[in-house]
Amino acid sequence: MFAMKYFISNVARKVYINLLYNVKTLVSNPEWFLMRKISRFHLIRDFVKRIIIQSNKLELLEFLEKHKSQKSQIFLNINVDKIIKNLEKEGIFQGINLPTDIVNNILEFALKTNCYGDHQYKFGFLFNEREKAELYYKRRFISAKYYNISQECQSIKEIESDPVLLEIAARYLKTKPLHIGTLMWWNFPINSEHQEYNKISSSTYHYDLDDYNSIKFFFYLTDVYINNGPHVYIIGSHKNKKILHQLLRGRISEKDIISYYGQENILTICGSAGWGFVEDTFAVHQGTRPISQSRLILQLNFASHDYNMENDWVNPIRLQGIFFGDEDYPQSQK
Ligand SMILES: O=C(O)CCC(=O)C(=O)O
Ligand SMILES: [Fe+2]
Repeated sequence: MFAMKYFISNVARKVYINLLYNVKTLVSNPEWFLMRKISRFHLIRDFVKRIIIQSNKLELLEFLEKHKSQKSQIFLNINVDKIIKNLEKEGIFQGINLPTDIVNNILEFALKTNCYGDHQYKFGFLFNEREKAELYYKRRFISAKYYNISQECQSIKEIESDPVLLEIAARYLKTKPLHIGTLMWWNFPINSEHQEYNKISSSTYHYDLDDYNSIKFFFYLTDVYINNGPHVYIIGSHKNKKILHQLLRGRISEKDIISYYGQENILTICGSAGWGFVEDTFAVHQGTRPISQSRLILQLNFASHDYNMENDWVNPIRLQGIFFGDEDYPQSQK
């Protein structure tokens, strides 16, 4: 009886929270709310996409013309035609790598800048002080995110406006690409039974709804092998999903993925620091859990429309952190 009551009150609580969230987003960003509800259906998505592409033809031509003469300082010897072909067929292309000096610059920035545990503004700490920070905050962190990174790191800013990335985005989206956000975060190795894990990490199969037409570039900033949380991508799922998965977007089980797409279409992406790939994240994908070492990853997000929901800008006043320095006496930071 008690268990039944507990179950019902738990379900009621979840429904209530969900409803509240829906009302809040409907009021604050109705366009985004609608897109999230309908862009999951391939038929609707393709239809809206076609309209967007048609009405942006001139803008795209102007954009490509303007960028034709610009040369990338970062990505050399990149065959954009091949990338677009692969993106269209499989939804992904690997091997757009960052040079070592850029990786080192970003790593240096990441190590001297606060990251925020479990994406909460009040849990700032330096990566190298994670263990002390966990004792101080009395909790274990699964991941930690950086904020305002392109304002603070010149190398990241340069990647955001790189002509090769912009050309890939423009030609895949078939519209003028809008840079809608850059994110950088750590995934820490942790016991997989940790209950909070799935809430905060993307560590179960899912697909993203950032726009009707969007694309993401990912760059590993630490070596990522099978035990360090590789990204996993389901080849071809950007064009084809089970009706049930379109309907109940939710989280998709591995068993379902294997039986629907086949083991041969599950792509596990391993690579050393700097390894880069671009993908249509409307396909099913996940970031797996690191088992041995932490993973640092950078992500750039481009789309046809910016709903202002994907960026990492936060008023620095809201960010709070803890700093231990050489001593074990923590100092709060504002
Ligand atoms: O952590 C990862 O590799 C995946 C992240 C993800 O799902 C996303 O950025 O959309
Ligand atoms: Fe995702």
